[in-house]
Amino acid sequence: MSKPTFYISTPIYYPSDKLHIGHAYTTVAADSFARYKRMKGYDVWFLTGSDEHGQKIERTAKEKGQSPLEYVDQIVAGFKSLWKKLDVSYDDFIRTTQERHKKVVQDIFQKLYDQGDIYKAQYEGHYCTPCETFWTEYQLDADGNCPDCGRPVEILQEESYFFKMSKYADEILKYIEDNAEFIQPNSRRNEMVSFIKSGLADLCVSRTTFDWGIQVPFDPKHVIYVWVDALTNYISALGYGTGDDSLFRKYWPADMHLVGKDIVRFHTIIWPIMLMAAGIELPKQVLGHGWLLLDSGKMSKSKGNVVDPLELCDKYGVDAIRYYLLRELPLGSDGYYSEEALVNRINIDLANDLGNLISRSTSMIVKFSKGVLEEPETPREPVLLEQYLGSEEAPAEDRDLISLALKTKYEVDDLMERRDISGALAAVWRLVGRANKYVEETSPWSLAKDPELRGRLATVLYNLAETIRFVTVMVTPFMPNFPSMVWQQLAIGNQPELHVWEALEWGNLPAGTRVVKGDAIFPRIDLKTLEKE
Ligand code: ME8
Repeated sequence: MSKPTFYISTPIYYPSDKLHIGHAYTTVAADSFARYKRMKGYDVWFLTGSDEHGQKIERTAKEKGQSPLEYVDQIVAGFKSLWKKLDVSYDDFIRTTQERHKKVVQDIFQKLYDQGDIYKAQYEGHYCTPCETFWTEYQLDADGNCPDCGRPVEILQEESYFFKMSKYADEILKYIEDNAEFIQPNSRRNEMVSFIKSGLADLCVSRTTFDWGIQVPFDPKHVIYVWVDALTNYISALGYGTGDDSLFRKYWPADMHLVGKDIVRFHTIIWPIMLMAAGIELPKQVLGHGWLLLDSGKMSKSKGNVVDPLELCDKYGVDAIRYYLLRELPLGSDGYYSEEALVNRINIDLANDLGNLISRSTSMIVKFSKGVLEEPETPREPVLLEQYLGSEEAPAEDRDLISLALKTKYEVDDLMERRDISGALAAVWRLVGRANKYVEETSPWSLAKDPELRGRLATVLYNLAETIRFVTVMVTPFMPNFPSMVWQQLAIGNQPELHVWEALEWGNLPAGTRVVKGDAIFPRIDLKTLEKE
């Protein structure tokens, strides 16, 4: 039987500058969904890329004395190395300057024009001559001047093509109302519903004031509005409308477009209307996540308050950065970034809770059992295990720990279905906390003193090792690096069948393996020492 498919995308980012921690957040979250779904047996397609056209890029390149393509080539190379560093497992990287993309954008534009959904008219707007940009009234600053440079604007007219968005307003509204999952979280759905109800104007979809874009096929003086160009990436990357559309047939409609809340409107109104007009199925979900904020306000290069994810990875390690981003910021809400909170997460959740559980458990196995994991008294066979867990025969703390480990697996599945990554990590950390408590309750160091309690000691040590295996498997989609260190310490590095979701059955960890005490997996960080460096 063929596997179910899961197609997930990130926004394609503007190569107008280096990416910051906000972009890393979206991409790492998308990567975690992709990795999780792969572990659950899905055939996943994970797309990211770069949105390379537009006036801003044209202007920046000119300032640097480069051609736009020369300029974006370097920045896009930087995107790719950042994703490599952050272990982002994308399947394809689409650039809107690629021929495979341009052709699809032009074909769709032509189709919409031929069927009368795109028409030519006069566009009137507030034009800033130095910036060569049209602004809508709402975009102007408080004094009615250009929001970019603050200089006065003038009302100008320009010949443009318009897309008949208004024609599809009822249809998109019905789609959003009938498909509760389409826009998530619900708060974003409500915003979009009121936006549409307040009236959809037709959209100006071409420009003549700059060249760096995809030409309107039947009127090359115009370039296609950058959002129409950009949104099409989600299907051009799959070969839509080309001789080889096998990926499109396999993966479309997308299961999830993960985007920041700033661009939810483009993805839930313009994009689906374009698709409706072109007769293409709509994506199943647009998930608009919250904003990563700084005390000093929104991150921007001009304010000089941009947090560079590459530097953070070098300083703290990739898994730690991924964990912090995913745990700290529930997907729907805004959250504040601070290095102090990051260090706290590393020291408390990673070093104290998880790192300590692994290091004290492996140390005790080495010390009290010569590194050999002995056969536990707990039955492995699922029916017998269930009976055992329900009987008085099993010590209460064992029942509690094992039941929680098994329950956590379902909880993580449920939370991931509800797109709650932070909640899923919190659930795994409850199991980590329970296991640390189990160490205190069972005090293996006392059991080790009494030869009569050998059996009990073997069971306790086994339960700890097995819990560590459960935790590590469940954390793998979010932190893909550290598991290999754990597998080595548990001496199951060459048994990949034990590292997968399906292997989350209690008792799969074989007895007799020779556990080794390795280096601390998550060393503590001293903020004071760091400050001095
Ligand atoms: O909008 N917190 O590209 P872009 C969280 N090219 N996420 C953030 C963030 C922050 N502070 N800052 C940025 C574009 N992001 C278009 C997209 S898609 C067809 C075209 C993330 O480079 C978030 O995902 O401005 C946001 O939506 C995206 O970066 C905007 O990236």
